[in-house]
Amino acid sequence: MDYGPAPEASGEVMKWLSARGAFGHFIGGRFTEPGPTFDVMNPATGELLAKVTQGTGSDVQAAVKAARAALPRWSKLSGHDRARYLYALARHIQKRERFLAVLETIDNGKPIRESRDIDVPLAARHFYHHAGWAEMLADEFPSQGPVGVCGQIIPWNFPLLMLAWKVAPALAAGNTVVLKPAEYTPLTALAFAEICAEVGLPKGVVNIVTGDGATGAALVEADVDKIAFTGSTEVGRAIRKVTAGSGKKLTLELGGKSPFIVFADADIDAAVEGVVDAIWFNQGQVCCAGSRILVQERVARDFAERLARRMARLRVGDPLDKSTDMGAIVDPVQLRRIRDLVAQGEAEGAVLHQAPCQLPATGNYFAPGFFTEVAPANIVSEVEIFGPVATLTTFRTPDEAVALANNTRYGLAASVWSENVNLALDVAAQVKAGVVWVNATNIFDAGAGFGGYRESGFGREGGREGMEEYLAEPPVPAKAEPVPI
Ligand code: TXE
Repeated sequence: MDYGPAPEASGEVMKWLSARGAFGHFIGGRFTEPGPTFDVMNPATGELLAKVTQGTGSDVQAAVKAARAALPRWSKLSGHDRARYLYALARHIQKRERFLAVLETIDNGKPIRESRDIDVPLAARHFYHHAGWAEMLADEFPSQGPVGVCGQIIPWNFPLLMLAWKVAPALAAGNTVVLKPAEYTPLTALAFAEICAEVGLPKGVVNIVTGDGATGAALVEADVDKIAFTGSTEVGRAIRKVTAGSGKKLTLELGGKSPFIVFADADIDAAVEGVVDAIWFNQGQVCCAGSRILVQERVARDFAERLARRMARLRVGDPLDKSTDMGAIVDPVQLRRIRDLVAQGEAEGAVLHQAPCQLPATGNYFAPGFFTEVAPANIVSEVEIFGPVATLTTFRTPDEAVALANNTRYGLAASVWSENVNLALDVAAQVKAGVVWVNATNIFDAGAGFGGYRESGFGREGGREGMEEYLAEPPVPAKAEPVPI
C-alpha cells in the first residue's frame, strides 16, 4: 500500500505558505500582525519558504501575559476536560499528517519517509499519551498542581516532535506555555498554532513566539515559572546561569556523543543496520545519535567493510522523494560546522570513509561517512559533529568497552549489541547514559523518560518522570510534634 504524502500535499503546503505571506506570532489565541521578519529557507533547494516575525522582548512579554491570564481557568479544569483537548490536538495532527509531513520536510530537509512515519505519528502519539496522564493525574499525583507558565525553547532537528514532547505534558498537568521554535524551522509550530485554534483550545493556553537566540534569551528572563530547553550544551549552560537562584524550574536536554558498542558475537548485519539508524537517520542531526561506534577488535575489519558497503547504498538527495534515505542538512551554517569538524578530524590523522554518492548540485548536502584510525584526542572523538559522520574504534574486552563508552563529557544514550544477553545487560548497566538500548537504537516512546547525565543535561521528558517535571513540588508534610512522655 502506498500511503505516502500525495503530491497534492506539497501543492497544499505551498498554497498555505503563499496565502499567509508573512507570519506573526500566535498570542492569546490569534496571530499577531507580522513585525520585522527573517527568512525561512528550504535547505534542499535554497528557496525562500516564508517570512517569519523576529520576536522582541515585548512580544515575549505579551505572550507570557496571555499565558498567565489563561492559567487559572486552564489549571482548574478537570483532568478529563483537559484530556479532551489533548485528544482533539492528537486527532487534528493525524488529520493533517500529510500536510505536516511535507511542511516538516521542506522546512528541515529530512526525508519524507521519516517525517511521515516517525516525526508526525510520534507527535500525535505524545498528545494521546498525555491525554491519558491528564485523566489520571488526580489519582497519581493528588497533592501536586501545575508549575504555572512554562517557557519552552526547542531546536530544529525534530521541530514538531520536540514541540509535542514539551507542550503535551505541560498542558496535561494544567500549565500554560510560551513556546519558541528554532529560527531554521518554525513552520510546523505555526501550523500547530492553527490546530490549537481549530480545536478551540482556550486562548492563551498555547502561545508561539518565533525568533532567534535573542528571543529565546528574552523568554528565559521573562516572568515564567519553568524553562524547558532542548539545544546546544553551550546555550544550556548559559540558561542555567541566568536562571540560577530565580526559583524557575529548569530542564535541559543537550548534546551527546553516544557510544554504539558491538561485541564480536553480535548479529553483525543487524548491527550495521543499527548504525544506519544511529548516525544517518535525520542526517545525523540527532542528540542521541550513536556517533561513536566501538567494535570488538576481532570483528572490526569485517564490520567496517560491511558498513562501508551498506553506506554506499544509501540514497542521498531530494527529501520529498519517498525513496530517499538521507536528505539535506538544515542550514548552511550547520553544514559549514560539519565540514570544518570533519576536515579537522582528517588533519589530526583520522581516515575518512565516505559514500561515493553524487550529491545534488544545490542545497546543503553532506555525504554519509565514518572515521577509522581515530586517536582519543582527535577532535572528532570528543566533539558532537551533529552530522552524518561517526567514528569507529576498537576494543578488546568488555571492561575496555565500558571505559571507552564512558570516556565522554556527555551521557545521553548508548546502544549495546551482542547475542549474549547477560553480557549486553551487564555492559548496559555500566554505561553512564540516560537511555541504553540493547540490540536496537533510537527507539522512542511517549511512556519512557528520555534525558541525560553530565553535559547532556538533566530532567526527563516522557513517561512518569516527564510528567513530574511539569508538576509543582509536593507540599512538605508538616512534622509531627514529638509527644512528651
Ligand atoms: O543550537 P542552539 P544551534 C547542538 C548541535 C549543533 C549545535 C549548534 O551540536 O551543531 O548545538 O546548534 C535557541 N537563550 N544541538 O546553534 O543555539 C535557538 O533559537 C535561549 C543539539 O542551532 O542551542 C533555538 O531555538 N535560547 C541539540 C534553540 O535555542 C537560545 C539540538 C537551539 O539552538 C539562546 C540543536 C539563548 N541564549 C543543536 N541561543 C539537541 N540536544 O538535540 C539560542 N537559543
